[in-house]
Amino acid sequence: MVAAAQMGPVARSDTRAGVVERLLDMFIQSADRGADLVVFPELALTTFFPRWWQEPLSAADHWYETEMPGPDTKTLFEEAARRQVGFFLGYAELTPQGHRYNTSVIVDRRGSIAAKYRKVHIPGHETNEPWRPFQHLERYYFEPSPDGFAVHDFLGARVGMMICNDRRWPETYRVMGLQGVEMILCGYNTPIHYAPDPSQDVLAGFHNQLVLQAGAYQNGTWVVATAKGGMEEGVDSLAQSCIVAPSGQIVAQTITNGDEVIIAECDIDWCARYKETLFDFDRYRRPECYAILTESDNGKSSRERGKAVSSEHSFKEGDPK
Ligand code: CDT
Repeated sequence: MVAAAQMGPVARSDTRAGVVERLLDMFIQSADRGADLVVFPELALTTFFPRWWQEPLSAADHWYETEMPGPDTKTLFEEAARRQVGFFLGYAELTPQGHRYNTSVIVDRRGSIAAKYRKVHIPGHETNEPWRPFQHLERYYFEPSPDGFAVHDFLGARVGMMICNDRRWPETYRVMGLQGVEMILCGYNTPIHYAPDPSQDVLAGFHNQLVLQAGAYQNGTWVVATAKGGMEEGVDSLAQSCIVAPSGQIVAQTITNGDEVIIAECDIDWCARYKETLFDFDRYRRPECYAILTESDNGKSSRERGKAVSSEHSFKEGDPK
């Protein structure tokens, strides 16, 4: 059984200890309902601080964890060991070398960190943009992961992690799909208003489900996606946490935008029904036709060649229609 423990807003003034108490409460609810694994959101320990510009960067140090578990989070690790239930937790990481990552860990039934993941796709912008109603400064506050996507033997399944914006990219799922992933864990903070193109605002929920369901189905994997939603410091964020089966069907979804636990029985054998039939990679994939996917210029040179060829062939004034 796997639980998604969605969080409602965390205020700027909330303490780590107060937040961990909320997490602990949902962890205990999940364990009481039979969960083997509890999935918490991205940056679960703090408010979503990339909405504010802070200078110098070191003024933001207090939002980051320098150790995991730390003095406040250790109760969660102790409870994991006591209940023999694992969890996924997202947080801001500041390393001893001064690197800043948007990070998650999976913690096993003994309360030990089994694996760490650092966010690969960092959305938003690098510098203050006062024209926006609020900032999305992840590219100021976080470096992209140098490591990529790994898959781990964890609680009887092949498990991978992704964080928020990663879920919008098909490569995220495929890189883990090629490693045999059976369950992808994801935390997210998704502001509903998207300043560069507000026409996307009404589609926030649709886009969330679209990518999670497609990624699950096309790779024959479970996906557990947990939001920090609701109105946080004046910014409304998407809730709609969900658990998606390898068929692409949503088997559980939250109905509020506050703290809420959903839980589902996740039969790992269901993955093989897709991995061994329609998405039998060894039989049907054609990697030799996908070389452009790994070009370091994102296909730019191919697009430019394409443009040159099509302008040579384009109709000119006076050409017969
Ligand atoms: N946290 C996170 O990655 N949020 C992004 C917002 C994109 S808009 C800058 C997301 O993809 O949901």
